[in-house]
Amino acid sequence: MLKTVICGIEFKNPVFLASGIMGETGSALKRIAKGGSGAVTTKSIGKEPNPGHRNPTIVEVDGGFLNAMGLPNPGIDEYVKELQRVREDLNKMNVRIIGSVYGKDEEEFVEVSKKMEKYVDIIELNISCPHAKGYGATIGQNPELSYSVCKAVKKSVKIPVFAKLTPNVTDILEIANAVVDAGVDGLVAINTVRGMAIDIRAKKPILGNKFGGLSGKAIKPIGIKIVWDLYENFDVPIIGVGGIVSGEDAIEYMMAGASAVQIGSGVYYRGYDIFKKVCDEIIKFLKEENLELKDIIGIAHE
Ligand code: RRO
Repeated sequence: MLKTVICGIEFKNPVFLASGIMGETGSALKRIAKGGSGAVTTKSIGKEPNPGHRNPTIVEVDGGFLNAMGLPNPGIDEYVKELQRVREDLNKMNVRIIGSVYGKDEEEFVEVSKKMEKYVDIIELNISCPHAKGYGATIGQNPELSYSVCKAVKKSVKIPVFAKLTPNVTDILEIANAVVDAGVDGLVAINTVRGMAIDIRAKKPILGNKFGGLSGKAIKPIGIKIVWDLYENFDVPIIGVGGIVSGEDAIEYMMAGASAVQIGSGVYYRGYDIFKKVCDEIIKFLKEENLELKDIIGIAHE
């Protein structure tokens, strides 16, 4: 009932793991796959190993989490060993893999994407990390840089390429327009919303990096509005992400125009099997409303 086809790829359901959560190792990805996700997205992987920002890197706040992990990862050459270890198992479970890639320029994005391509079904370009100077949103806040990175990767790989967008811009449609012009096959929205928390006893910012990105329930209305705007303006599939914890949240994103959703912080709220729970809740809703999944994608625009 939840089978979903995006860019010709079949997913057993449209509820995926978001990048940055449980995506650092093959065994973590497998744990999430067992929780019922239709696809898992890797941690964002770069050319070289990166230790990330100094601690604390995450803090719980009202309505979610602030993080400034700082793109910690072992580098693509080490990371592909993790994927090699679990790819077959995930395949047997009918779970697809989305490879999240970051870089400082076109060359790095292309090099990592080409290495990642052999092990994943879709490349997700992280042009949206809110707190990694020279990476992420430094690119995704600039339409020209966004265009050139997406164009270069599109020319270099054969599998579908999605761009993950940052909400930390004045006009997200300008950035989306640039990446769609560059030929991306789909959009992922949204990455975290820039924010900060201060320890009033220490009289200092809590995060080692001082500021970070807000995820969790608090950002859902921001994500919904952005997915709505993208659906109104572009003809490519959209994956909605930001504050999804329940089937109702996922349905809201789908009604705004998302063909699939990703869950990150929600794993904290409802456990590894949140994916199965959300799928069951979507199915219950569809039965109650006598609707099929495809009927609800973008239905709120009608
Ligand atoms: O690693 C991080 O700190 C991080 C990344 Br790559 C991202 O895309 N979004 C985010 O909130 N944190």
